[in-house]
Amino acid sequence: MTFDGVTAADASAVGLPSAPRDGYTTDTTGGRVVRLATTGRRMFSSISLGIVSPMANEEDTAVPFVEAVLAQCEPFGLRAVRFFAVLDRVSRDRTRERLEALAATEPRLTVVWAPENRSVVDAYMRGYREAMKQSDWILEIDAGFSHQPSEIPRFLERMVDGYDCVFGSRFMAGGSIAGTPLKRRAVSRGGTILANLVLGTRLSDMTSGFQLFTKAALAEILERGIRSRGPFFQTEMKAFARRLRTAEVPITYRNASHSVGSAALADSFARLWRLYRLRLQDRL
Ligand SMILES: Nc1nc2c(ncn2[C@@H]2O[C@H](COP(=O)(O)OP(=O)(O)O)[C@@H](O)[C@H]2O)c(=O)[nH]1
Ligand SMILES: [Mg+2]
Repeated sequence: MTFDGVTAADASAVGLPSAPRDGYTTDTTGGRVVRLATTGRRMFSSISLGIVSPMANEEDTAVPFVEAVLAQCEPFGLRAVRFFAVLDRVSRDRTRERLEALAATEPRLTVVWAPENRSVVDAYMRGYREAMKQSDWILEIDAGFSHQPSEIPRFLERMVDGYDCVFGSRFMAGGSIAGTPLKRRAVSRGGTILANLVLGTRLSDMTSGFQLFTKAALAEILERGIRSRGPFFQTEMKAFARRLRTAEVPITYRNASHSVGSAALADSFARLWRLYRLRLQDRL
């Protein structure tokens, strides 16, 4: 039996019951899940979720952020929830100390210290590796409240429809981008249009990084080889998800910490060219 394109084999691989999602309803108010029907609950109860969040210099918000993320997962009754905060030498404030203090009483939090990281992409990769060891689904979310923990339920609710990946989008109906310089918005928007044209993808946001994957999908994407060590790595990941079952949900993005520099743009064009050549060879 299948439900929404998920075969029984797929379902059992992630521990999902291979049954239609009869009776699955959610009721959301202001982004908070207030009620989950019993069938939805049963599905989630077989899933272990790993959350990956690289963090640097987030001392003011690190603890409330982790707490908010865990609180949003709570109503789903997941089999397990594990939060992996990946830190490295780029973080020069008290983020690590604050998180380690929280981890002493919060068993769902693991602080991964990775001084060997050479870029933020290394931090994401390390987080994926840690999460994939013991999770059916992997959620990636940036700290600092530029991604909203209150929007996590949308990802989980969409995922049970049988997707391999659910991507957050700032540009679809209901999504938004605020407190972000015009240049960066233009790069995100223009980059999305260009990437879709060149790569044949059809996502409304090719550069955001708030997303949920099944373990198998993430493994397949990573296996293709993520080459960018800048923000373009998000686009590489989405390009490699091209043949997977993907969905988008709207997200609210707030207060970017950085603008996108010319080195990052040059990296993006070089990596886009590589992906385009793969597409021409029918290998994308
Ligand atoms: N471990 C680690 N985390 C980082 C590094 N740079 C940024 N981050 C984290 O990665 C996420 C996104 O980075 P950020 O610079 O805030 O992106 P922006 O706000 O979208 O401009 C946030 O959770 C940051 O704390 C880094 O070099 N190492
Ligand atoms: Mg930020």
